[in-house]
Amino acid sequence: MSADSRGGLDPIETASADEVAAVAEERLRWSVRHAYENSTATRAAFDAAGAHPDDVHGLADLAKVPFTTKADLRADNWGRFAVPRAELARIHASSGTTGLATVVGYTAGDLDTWATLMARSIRAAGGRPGMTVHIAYGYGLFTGGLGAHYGAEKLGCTAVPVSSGMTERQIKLIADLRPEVIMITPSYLLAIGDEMERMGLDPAENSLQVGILGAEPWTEGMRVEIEARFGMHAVDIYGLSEVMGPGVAQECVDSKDGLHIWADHFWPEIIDPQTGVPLPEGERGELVLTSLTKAAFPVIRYRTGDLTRLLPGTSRPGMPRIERITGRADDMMIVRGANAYPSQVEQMVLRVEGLAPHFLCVLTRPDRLDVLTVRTEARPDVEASRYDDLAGALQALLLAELGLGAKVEVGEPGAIERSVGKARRVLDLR
Ligand code: DLL
Repeated sequence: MSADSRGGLDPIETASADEVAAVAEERLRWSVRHAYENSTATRAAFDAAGAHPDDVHGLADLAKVPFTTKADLRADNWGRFAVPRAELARIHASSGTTGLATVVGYTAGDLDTWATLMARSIRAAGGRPGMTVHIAYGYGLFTGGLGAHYGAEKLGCTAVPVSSGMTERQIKLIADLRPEVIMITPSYLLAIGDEMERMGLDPAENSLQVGILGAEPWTEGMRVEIEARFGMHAVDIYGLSEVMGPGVAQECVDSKDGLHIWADHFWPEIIDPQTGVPLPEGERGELVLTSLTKAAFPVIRYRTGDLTRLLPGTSRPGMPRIERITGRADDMMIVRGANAYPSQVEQMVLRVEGLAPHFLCVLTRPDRLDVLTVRTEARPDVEASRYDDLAGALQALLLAELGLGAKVEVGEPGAIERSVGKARRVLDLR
């Protein structure tokens, strides 16, 4: 298909950075005041920090107001809501992978904005009205399924609400309904590919033209693997429940150079995760997002925990762009002085020919010393006699490239448990 993401765009998508900032600035003033006046927890946080909406005239004043953390949301979850419960049209909850779930809510207007931004995202990914969209993100409290669903419908696509799981049925539906677009976590897409091969099918022989993949970190190497294996474009989609759900930022199919943040609705900052000091464009740090238009659950300077850097827009010139998320600050593994993220391990796994793109980092502490064991598996066409060589190759790469002294285990195809949603990459047994 043509790798085109232009034509029929929302005017703001072709606006300049100054024009986008002007819209964001005006909305920021509204959002900060709305949150302060209607969310008791936001007001308490502002008051405690001696901050007030009157101090926020423009985007440059954001640094005057306090951050919001995941712990803050948990401490007084309902106090974050800025409309009466009766005005909520829907509730979702964060996946709670790193703790208790957070409840988030949407007014009818918020849902409409979300659908519009998801439609924008699917379009940027190469989706077009009239296409069929196979949605294999989980439906339910997770924002992936329903978020994708309403966006696909809004764009004028045919949504197929498959949800996650029942892998054989996924394959049958792809063969029967011939979707052009699939929305799914990259790890579950790989599991579907494996299952297709087990059934004697070639994953590249299908109707799919683009995969809109996200909800978990994945690497450039994984994109190469997926595009070759499925014969389609693979682009990145980012979002989080606390801020909205999927569709906060989207990679354009024509540039594949990171994700444009829809900054007319979410204003980004990058901060030093240790000091909280805002960093200039281009420097790596923690992504902080401020909602500009949400009524039910506004978030001001929400610390996402996600690590990336800000870059100028390309395919959407006025929208700030982020590099693909390398991981979360709390995913970092520290093994005897060396630091690494699972996504860096993924990069190395993908460099060893003969290893499948599945892995699990297991952390143990047998004799008061941390030990990292990277469990991997061989590709189906690899002889068992070569497993030791593959293990040695990965071990050497981890040491040379990441400074990680790790044990490596290579199992048979299928040895690593497959996920139907977000893959678990770290098992901490310490
Ligand atoms: O995962 C929303 C979503 C659904 C995004 C479908 C994309 C597609 P949560 O369950 O609240 O929401 O998890 C949010 O997942 O803070 C990141 O750590 C991670 N994450 C989401 N998208 C990406 C991505 C959804 N493209 C958390 N790359 C976020 C890396 C991602 N990490």
